[in-house]
Amino acid sequence: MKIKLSTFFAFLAGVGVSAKATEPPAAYGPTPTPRQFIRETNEFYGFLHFTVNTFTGREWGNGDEDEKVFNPTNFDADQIVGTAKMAGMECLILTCKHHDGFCLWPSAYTEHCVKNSNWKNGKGDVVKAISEACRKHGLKFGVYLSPWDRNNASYASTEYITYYRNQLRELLTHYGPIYEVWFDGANGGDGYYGGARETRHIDNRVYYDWPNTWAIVRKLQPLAVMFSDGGPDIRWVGNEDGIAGDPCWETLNAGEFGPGYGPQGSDHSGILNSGQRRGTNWLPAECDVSIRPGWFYHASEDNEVKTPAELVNIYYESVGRGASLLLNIPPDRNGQIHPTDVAALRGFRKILDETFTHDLARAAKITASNVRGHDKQFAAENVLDGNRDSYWSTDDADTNAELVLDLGRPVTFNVVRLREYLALGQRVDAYALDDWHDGEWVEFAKGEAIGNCRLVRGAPITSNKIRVRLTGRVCPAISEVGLFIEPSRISN
Ligand code: FUL
Repeated sequence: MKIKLSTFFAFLAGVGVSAKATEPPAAYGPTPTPRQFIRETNEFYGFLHFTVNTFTGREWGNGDEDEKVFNPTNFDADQIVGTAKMAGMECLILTCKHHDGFCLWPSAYTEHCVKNSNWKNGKGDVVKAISEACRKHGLKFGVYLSPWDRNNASYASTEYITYYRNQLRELLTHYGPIYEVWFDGANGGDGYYGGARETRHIDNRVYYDWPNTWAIVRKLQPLAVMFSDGGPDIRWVGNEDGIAGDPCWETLNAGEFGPGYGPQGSDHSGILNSGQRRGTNWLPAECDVSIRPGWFYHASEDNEVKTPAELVNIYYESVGRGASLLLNIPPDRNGQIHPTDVAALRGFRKILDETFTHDLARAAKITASNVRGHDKQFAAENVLDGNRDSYWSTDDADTNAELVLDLGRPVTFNVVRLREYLALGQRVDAYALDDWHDGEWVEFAKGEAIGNCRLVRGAPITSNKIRVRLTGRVCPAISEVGLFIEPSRISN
């Protein structure tokens, strides 16, 4: 077989075996750990708030509930997990124990749990059923174990910390791989406390001795991420509305935050909402919000389920600002997701699928102000290949970089999606977008921060070319530029 020498050299360059392979840019600032990386690319997941409150009508149970009230009439883990999957959720986090102390699994350490309920004659285990259904349907599974326990007699003493850790060990060893452990910041106050019925206060900065509790999670489930106001892996977004700040940086000075607390005298929630550019830790935000006004199912809220359009707005204000969305879908007294919630989730999924299935930028001819080392490995085309692992980058000096997408014909879009290649840190400080209009570039959007995902949603634009301008202290590493039409807004 004959091969032209020039073709041979082109081939060598293409597979990156030329003598002078270009080095990737050096990472900038903190970067995600492997467990954070897995989590970050799972953008949308679900919360299941389910316990005695579902049957008593409360939001915070006092801890003195009769265990027998927990009695779902037709519990169906497949219906719950299947609904989450239909909605596009990639993980489900279950309130294994909420503030009332009632455990959804037969804990060896308390009587306040399913083993004393009438459900399945005390032989049921909600944690087992949901974790197994998650595995069957291909979803990850996570656990919420409330630090505050209004049932336990020893709450506020050191004995309780042993109890809490024993329960954590049960959850981390009996139910397969765990991908997230959710540490709630709500703490202390009045409760049943084994019959004492009093108010108990703890100092949440020291009482729980978090470093030693977190070490248990690291040892037993090394891939699990831990959530709290200050991580250590995922941070609270500072509100329960599902809305990230704009910008919402992936980084924070995490050392000053822990479950339920932040720097003394600071605007704790505000800082969490926007993160801190050039913060010392990679600590992405998770936006928790309920599909209903409350976290637990109450029939009185059946008419207040968020609509598909409201859920989509939340998606743009959370995932679209680089955070993840943790949407609560509470099982009802049957032990299933209520039909109204199922319908809302179906409508939500339909809008997102109609929008994001077809990327109008894929066929574009793309040019860049600069390509790192003129090396194909960093080519502009990498932002159009649908692969999060490939990226376009420039030479180190080119920190004001531009991409031009020539669409070849007028194309109408109302959503732009940008993603950074996260393994090299959050590099871009600001972006601006222009469309080609009457022979000149016209800016139609600008902002700060891209991170995992930036969705720019606006009025429809029809143009045959768009330009992306980026600024930062270092060269960019961009893995995606996408253009989409959200059909329900096309007439806006
Ligand atoms: C809060 C709790 O007090 C709520 O009941 C709910 O579990 C929410 C997700 O976190 O801190």
